[in-house]
Amino acid sequence: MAARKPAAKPNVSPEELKQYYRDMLLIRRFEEKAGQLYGMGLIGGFCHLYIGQEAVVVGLEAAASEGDKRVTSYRDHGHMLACGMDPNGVMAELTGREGGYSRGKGGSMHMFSREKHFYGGHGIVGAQVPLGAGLSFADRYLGNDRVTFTYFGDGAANQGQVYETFNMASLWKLPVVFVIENNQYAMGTSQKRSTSTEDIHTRGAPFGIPGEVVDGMDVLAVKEAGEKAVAHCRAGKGPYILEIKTYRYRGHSMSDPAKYRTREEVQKMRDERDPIQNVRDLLLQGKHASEDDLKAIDKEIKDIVNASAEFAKESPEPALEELWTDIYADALPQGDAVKA
Ligand SMILES: Cc1ncc(C[n+]2csc(CCOP(=O)(O)OP(=O)(O)O)c2C)c(N)n1
Ligand SMILES: [Mg+2]
Repeated sequence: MAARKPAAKPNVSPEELKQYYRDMLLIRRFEEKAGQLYGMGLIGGFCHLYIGQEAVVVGLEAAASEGDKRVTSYRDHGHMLACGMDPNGVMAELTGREGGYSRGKGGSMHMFSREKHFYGGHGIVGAQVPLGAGLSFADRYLGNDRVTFTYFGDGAANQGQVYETFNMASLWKLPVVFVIENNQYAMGTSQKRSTSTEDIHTRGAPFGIPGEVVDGMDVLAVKEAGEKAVAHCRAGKGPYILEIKTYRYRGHSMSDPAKYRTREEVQKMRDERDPIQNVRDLLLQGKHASEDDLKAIDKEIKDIVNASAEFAKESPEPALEELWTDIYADALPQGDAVKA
């Protein structure tokens, strides 16, 4: 096994460090459980796991304040958990049950929480980027100091609407942090094969948007960069781009032939850079936590995740009449003919 890169010096308190460990572990265990439920046929349709990328959302949530907003793509379970949404409601949505955030009608890619300012969950690659700018426009218009985190992938960064959004966001000095989660792959296409630049954030420069690369396997580096970006936005200086270099361990979605990268590449990343293991090392090396303390946290997380799976299995499927609710127009009751 290759040697693990020494973790960065913590610039946070031991309590904060433990919190990041807990938050990242919750995402990882939740996702593993979702993968199991999918295998058992309890989750249907699309399901994109976030395993490996946990430090991105946990680091950025550590830089966020109450009232800040977030919007992302279909790889969204981690974002929901990190901003404090209830694991029970997320898991029940994955299994298509009434107790889910979209009452079982949205599934993995379509969940929202006004309370936590989470605006989805979007299946069309890149479509959430203009939406994020719109959310931040509302805050600018209202004159508050809220910031919107708009997450998208390296693949999405090749969509035209991203650059239309960059133009308007810069022109109107919108308080939006564009977070490029660069996990190096867009489904089965590597960044090298599809993208003209190695550092995607440099594409903000023609629009006057500053940006930087961040080590997405280091939660502390992400937090620090997030704080800088947020301060820029809150000061009224307009958008900021964080290109966070990260890695997904699992397939693109639940079916993935995995022919576009080697097993060794994935294993190397897990062995050398795992974001959870890095924080674990920091906690142990700094004597901020003992093996027993960490075991207790592991158990606590396991219990939360198991309870969410139980909740998701026990929650009833939505009633048939629910087909007629939460849609754009009032639907006719079943069986009624449209009168000409
Ligand atoms: C407009 C559009 N084109 C294609 C697809 C099919 N598709 C789904 S995910 C994806 C890859 C996106 O990769 P990236 O933005 O890097 O995000 P990641 O999956 O790595 O999180 C593609 C091409 C889609 N959903 N929407
Ligand atoms: Mg990608």
